[in-house]
Amino acid sequence: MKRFIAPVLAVAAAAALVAVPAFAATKTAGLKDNSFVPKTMTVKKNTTVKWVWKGKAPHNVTVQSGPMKFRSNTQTSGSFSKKLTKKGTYKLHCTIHPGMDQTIKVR
Ligand SMILES: [Cu+2]
Repeated sequence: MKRFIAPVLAVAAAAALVAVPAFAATKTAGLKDNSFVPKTMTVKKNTTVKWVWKGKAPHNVTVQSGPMKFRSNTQTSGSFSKKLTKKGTYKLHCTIHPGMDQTIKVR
């Protein structure tokens, strides 16, 4: 029986290591009427960026090309979070307001 326990423990230990990422930072950005704040930011890979709606107009966070593609709902309050797991330059914008852009570099 004992010879079966060691491999099970080894697998459990490996799973525990994978489950706890080395970097689990969160950075916050804002959406005001009508701009992202800050306009540019640089974060480490695997940072979760949390966008917080601060104005009254509806906005969304959209990335149509780049290392990852994603889009939030169009909303007037609340927040949207995304973990950026791929390095590169992300060009974000709000599809409602031309010129409402943000650049995030993930290193
Ligand atoms: Cu907008």
